[in-house]
Amino acid sequence: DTLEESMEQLKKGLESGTVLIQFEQLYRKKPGLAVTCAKVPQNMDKNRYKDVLPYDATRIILQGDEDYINANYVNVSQRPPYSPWPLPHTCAHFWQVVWDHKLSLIIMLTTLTERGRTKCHQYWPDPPDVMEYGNFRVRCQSEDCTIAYVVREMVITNVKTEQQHAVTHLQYVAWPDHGVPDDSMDFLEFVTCMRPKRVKNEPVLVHCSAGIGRTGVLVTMETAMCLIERNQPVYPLDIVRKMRDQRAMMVQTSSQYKFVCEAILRVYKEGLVRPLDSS
Ligand code: PTR
Ligand code: PTR
Repeated sequence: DTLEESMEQLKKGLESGTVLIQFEQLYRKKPGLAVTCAKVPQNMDKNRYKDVLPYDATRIILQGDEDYINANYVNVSQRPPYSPWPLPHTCAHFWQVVWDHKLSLIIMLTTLTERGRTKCHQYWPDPPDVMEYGNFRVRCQSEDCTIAYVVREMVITNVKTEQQHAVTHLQYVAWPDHGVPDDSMDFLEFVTCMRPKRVKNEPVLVHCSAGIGRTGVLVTMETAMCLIERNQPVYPLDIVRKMRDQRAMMVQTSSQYKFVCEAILRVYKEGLVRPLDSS
């Protein structure tokens, strides 16, 4: 199929409702994949939600003695690689992931609290403060807010070696868990702001609260945009299946799936992302 044909199929499937039926029939966890590391006693309290655990096969292994974090490598398209690493529950472990992979972009899709409940611990200092998390000293140098998102520039220092590493932190603040963003245009603006900040071929750390619902939507959107640019057909359900083979339950609700399918069609129809010349 061509890109255009796949978009036509998606449009018809949304109108008839088959797109959502197929989504609801897809497995939430890939059968046969074990989650034993997540369940050993010393790791249980490192999981924010007992029902959201990482597969052993794709889990991120930290360098050092304590190697567990509730996060997975997720690579959906051949190029560029895309790796959401959600749920920083223990700050030092979170910064260890950033350090181990020398990441230059962190995407956060949750606020710290929602309806009075903690959704994520604040793992960075307010500017201009400096905070230490295990082996890492973190300085937040700047913080710029728009209505829907915040852009922060941070520098991490490894306290053992005094080596430094800079990272951009993008936080979307208009998206409650289990829901969809308030406005697809705000969301697309956020994704558009994020894309040029990605360093080619470098993984990106993406997290929300559980690291499945909102993270899944963002990765689906970004993957679809890459396919449109490459003039390749987009099948959102295939993207979700590939993600769920690497982290269970990615894209949590039917309304999130519907939202992202509609946003993909919008991007295509309005030419917000176009096929790049393949010269
Ligand atoms: N698990 C149920 C659902 O998915 O809708 C209900 C639920 C809703 C559970 C919100 C937890 C929720 O988050 P918190 O209790 O942390 O606000
Ligand atoms: N036990 C929680 C529930 O089912 O509600 C786990 C959970 C929490 C699942 C938040 C998804 C959540 O949303 P997100 O992945 O977007 O943070």
